[in-house]
Amino acid sequence: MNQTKAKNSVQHKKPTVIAIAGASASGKTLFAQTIYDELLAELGADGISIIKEDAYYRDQSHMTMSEREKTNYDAPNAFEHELLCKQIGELTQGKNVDCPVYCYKTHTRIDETIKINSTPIILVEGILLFCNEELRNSFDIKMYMDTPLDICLIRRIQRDTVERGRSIDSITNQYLDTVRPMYYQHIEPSKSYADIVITRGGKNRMAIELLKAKIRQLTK
Ligand code: UZR
Ligand code: MG
Repeated sequence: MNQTKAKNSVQHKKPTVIAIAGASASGKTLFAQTIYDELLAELGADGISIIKEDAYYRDQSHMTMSEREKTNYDAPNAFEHELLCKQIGELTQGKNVDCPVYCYKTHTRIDETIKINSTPIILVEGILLFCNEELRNSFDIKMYMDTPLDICLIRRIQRDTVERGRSIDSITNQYLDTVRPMYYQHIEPSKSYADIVITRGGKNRMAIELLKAKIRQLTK
């Protein structure tokens, strides 16, 4: 079968939804983005897409900045999981969706959406994906990044000072107030729902190659 034919034939299959969960700064985004980037040439943009749970943080535009700063962003209720679940359902039915866009600086959604197309492979990554039963049931493959929490903290300090405009003080306060306790309360226990546990983080080459091989098999 030539490549064009192969691509056309997978269009008719129900998309496969692959979830990657784990602690903040455990390497979920890097893992998902690496799979995406390395398969893009083979599958094309109509073959694979990524959704980030972060994009579904609730809209808080009705709240003041100081109220927004008090939100617990590491608890399941911070996310509009109902919308994420609904949109994954639509994508698996072949419909395209308008995904919200969240701004970490203002702690709310911006006035724009991004179109996500229904593709044969849909990667979803986020901290609390396995905590909502309905959402959990919408995943065909569940992976969990089991990176030691001290490594996550170092990564979070490096990332949030550079990419999210945070001070060391605000990162350490957030870490002690919500990130660490919510990890033990919600994220770590959700590991038991995973089909596959990935050690070391987003650069685990064997885990990347194994998932790529599975995706190639699914899209053959
Ligand atoms: P990842 N987060 C913020 O710091 N500010 C927001 O407005 C929204 C979220 C953080 C959140 C969580 N927690 O740990 C992290 N806090 O973003 C999840 N405190 O994103 O999985 O990419 O680390
Ligand atoms: Mg991330």
